[in-house]
Amino acid sequence: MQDWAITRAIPATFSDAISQQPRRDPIDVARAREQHRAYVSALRSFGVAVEELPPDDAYPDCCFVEDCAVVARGVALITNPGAPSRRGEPPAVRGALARRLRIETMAAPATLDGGDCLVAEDRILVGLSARTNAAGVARLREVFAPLGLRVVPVELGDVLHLKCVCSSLGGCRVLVAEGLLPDAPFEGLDVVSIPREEAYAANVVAVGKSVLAPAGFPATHERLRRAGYHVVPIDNSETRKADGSLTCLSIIGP
Ligand code: CIR
Repeated sequence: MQDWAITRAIPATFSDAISQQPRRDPIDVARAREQHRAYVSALRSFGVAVEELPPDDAYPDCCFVEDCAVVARGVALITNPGAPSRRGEPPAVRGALARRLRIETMAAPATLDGGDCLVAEDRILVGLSARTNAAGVARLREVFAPLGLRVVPVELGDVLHLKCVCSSLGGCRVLVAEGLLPDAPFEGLDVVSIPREEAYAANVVAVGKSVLAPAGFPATHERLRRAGYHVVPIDNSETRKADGSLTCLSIIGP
């Protein structure tokens, strides 16, 4: 069972966050903050001790802490984020993680976003996205292979990060949107599939048998309930406009 999480509040500049959706509605920062508070409260209601870092307005994407580190087996690998505008985000996250875990780092030219890394049982799946390069994958392997984790690269289609279309349900269980990822990297894992039309909902935050899931995806909620989970829907319309999902907003340990 997870017992702590790091989050970072929404900065005043959040409407300038990176987005690949040129024609989307503008981001409502006040609403984003309300939704973020609901997310943090829900995590706390699951018994997670949440440390919320203050935002830094110099970094519009700073609430997406997941991209700043990969955490497994007592180690936090602090990343060098793939987007140049995000490279100043990791130090604050590193400070919080250093009180809990052994820290490893990554230097340019290596780049990697935590959103590309899914830790499941004996492996870390890593998406070969535009944000994560071969040197980033090599550094990931150098840090985690000696700890007994296999690093398995995953070819991606047209998605920002691997975890845009899959996420962990704890242990060897993963939630995966049908038809968007190769099967081989998932061999040996317990895959719960959801329909491709609801692919956005493949990104959930599981804490034991409780799951934060994006609101408005009934087939996914039903599928999770049938798999034995208690589903808490979260409205994240504003972070979604900035290409964010639910896992991006926290780093959960141990
Ligand atoms: C970005 O493009 O980097 C942010 N606007 C969204 C990051 C989302 N992070 C994630 O999925 N792990």
